[in-house]
Amino acid sequence: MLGVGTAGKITVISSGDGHRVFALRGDTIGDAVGASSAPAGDVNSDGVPDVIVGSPGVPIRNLVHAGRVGILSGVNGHILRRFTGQEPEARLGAAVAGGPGFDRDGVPLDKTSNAITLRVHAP
Ligand SMILES: [Ca+2]
Repeated sequence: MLGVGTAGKITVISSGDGHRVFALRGDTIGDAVGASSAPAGDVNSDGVPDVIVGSPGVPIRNLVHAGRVGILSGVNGHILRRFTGQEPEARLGAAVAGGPGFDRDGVPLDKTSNAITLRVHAP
């Protein structure tokens, strides 16, 4: 069940030295931020892998549980791209997929450089 009584949260931890890269907390009870996540590759070509995070419980305008998917910078969690559900109960972001080659140049990325590990806390 999505979002029982709390907003979602994700924390991204460096697999290099274990430091917390960034954390993101939802702002709506039941938003299910972090219900799904995946590596995104280096979407913005800054040399650091980015992450895809699904938030299927997020309301969009007056659309209950329309959902949202964000591609977040692996440096600081800033939103690089955002996709939103377009109808009530669409629950966009219930599942996401990506991979180290998911970027704009079509060239597979080096999996050993600047790797990060996701720890996801779903509501
Ligand atoms: Ca990047």
